[in-house]
Amino acid sequence: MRKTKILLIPFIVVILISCQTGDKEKSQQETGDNKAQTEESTKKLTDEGLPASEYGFGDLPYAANALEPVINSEIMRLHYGKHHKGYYKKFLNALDSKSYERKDLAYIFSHIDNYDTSVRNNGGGYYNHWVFWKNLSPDGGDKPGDDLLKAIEEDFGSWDDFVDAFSEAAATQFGSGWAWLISDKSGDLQVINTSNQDNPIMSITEEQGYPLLTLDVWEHAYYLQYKNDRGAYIDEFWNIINWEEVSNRYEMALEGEYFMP
Ligand code: MN3
Repeated sequence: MRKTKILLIPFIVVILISCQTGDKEKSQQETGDNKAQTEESTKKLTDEGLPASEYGFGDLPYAANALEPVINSEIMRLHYGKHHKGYYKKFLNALDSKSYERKDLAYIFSHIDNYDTSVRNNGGGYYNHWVFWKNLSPDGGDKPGDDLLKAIEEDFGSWDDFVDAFSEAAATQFGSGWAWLISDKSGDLQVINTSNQDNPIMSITEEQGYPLLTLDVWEHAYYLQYKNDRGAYIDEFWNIINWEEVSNRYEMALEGEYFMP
């Protein structure tokens, strides 16, 4: 009996030591995983590997995790890296496969009823996301500067009425689509929404105008983080709006110029 005990002790010690080493290895591996995850999420997302064209693409103007906690890096990597790049490639294919001339985007959109649906869907998907990425910023939020703020207050009654109108347009867009603040042809501000990848420049859109601000309300834009709570995503959006960019677009619109990627 005594002999068995003596033999067992070193055996148990060996087991204990090997368990501890295992834990240590495991936790080292976990630290490594976390580090890899952090590196992945702070990475700049680039347009590497995309075909060049006269329309251009470009890198995401901030890191994948820059808009956290409002939009997490997993969504940004998929949204920019898969969805947006996919639209761009399919847009070029759609033009080439039907031998359309590569006219400028404003021309194509304002004559979109003369084009194949694949140009409308993928051209819109390519353009709309650039409007969206660039009207977001990690330093965003608050309100626009004087000129645009004044125009908003005049055309919507008050800042709060504008926020309500835009949020309502985003919340009530049935299925996939976009909410927009536009400057219409007479220079008045309006809030509209569009289905699928349609946008305010397109000739098939009821209220046309210059896109100033947009919010992507497709499920791919928020579902991984907000699940079915589109309202929470819309509320958070106000914290990351790049009003400087939106104000620049307003100045351009008054000169008759569209924002272009
Ligand atoms: Mn999208």
